[in-house]
Amino acid sequence: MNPSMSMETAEALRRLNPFPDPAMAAADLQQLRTTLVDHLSRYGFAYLATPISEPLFEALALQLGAVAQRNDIIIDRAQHAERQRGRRSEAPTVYQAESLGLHTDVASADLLAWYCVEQDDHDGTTLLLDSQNMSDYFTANELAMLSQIQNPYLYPKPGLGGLGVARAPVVAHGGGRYRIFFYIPWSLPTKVEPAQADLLDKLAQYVRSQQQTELIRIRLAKGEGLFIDNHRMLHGRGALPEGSKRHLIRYYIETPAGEIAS
Ligand SMILES: O=C(O)CCC(=O)C(=O)O
Ligand SMILES: [Fe+2]
Repeated sequence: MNPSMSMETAEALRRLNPFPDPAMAAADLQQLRTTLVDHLSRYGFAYLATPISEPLFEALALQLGAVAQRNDIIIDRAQHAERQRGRRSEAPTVYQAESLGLHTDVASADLLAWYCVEQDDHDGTTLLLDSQNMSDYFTANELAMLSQIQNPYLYPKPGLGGLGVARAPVVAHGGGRYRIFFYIPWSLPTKVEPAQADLLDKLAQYVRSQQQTELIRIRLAKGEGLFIDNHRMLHGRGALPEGSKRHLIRYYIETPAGEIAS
């Protein structure tokens, strides 16, 4: 997909003008939900280019599934440092001012959503990359091998408190093809076979080369929102100033199985 396609998508949602009145009826929410699901399965993302209130955005997120987490995404050196405790080497976090490379979030989140409370004065553009065309770059055998590479991750245990460990593949079948499923380049499994390590290198190369031409750029304005399929689209952003006022609210949404063609 090229950036002009994303403009078209934005235009389509803008034309729909789903929020003529902030005190909208439930029927309108459902109509918008249908449009969001359609955009998510066609493009891998849905850009809500009409400013709305945060409660309304949250209501919309809840139309798509269960909200497992809600986080404030801000630039905050202290929170970044806090997240490094107990680590052997420094790992990127959303709180750092430095750029964030393309990645997926935790595998249990089917959809990610961001609501823009404040945007950075100069940038803060969200970068997206669609992994739908992976099958053109890898042989069927390579894709099958990548789908065998399991990545461990921690997740909050529902109800019980504490963290559980689960595993998810780097690449998985979805929507009739292979796509990136769970890929965090800075926390890949270390104990892999040499052939698997070669494939992970090839995957990194694929992302680098796609980034040259296929990057989708969406700079959210205050009140706007974005939903993405976390099992198809990689996301990241460029560097921001240390004192940036940018503030997004991020939602992890778990959808009923098979609801979004993912
Ligand atoms: O700051 C951003 O635009 C995205 C940060 C990120 O990776 C996330 O919210 O998961
Ligand atoms: Fe992320």
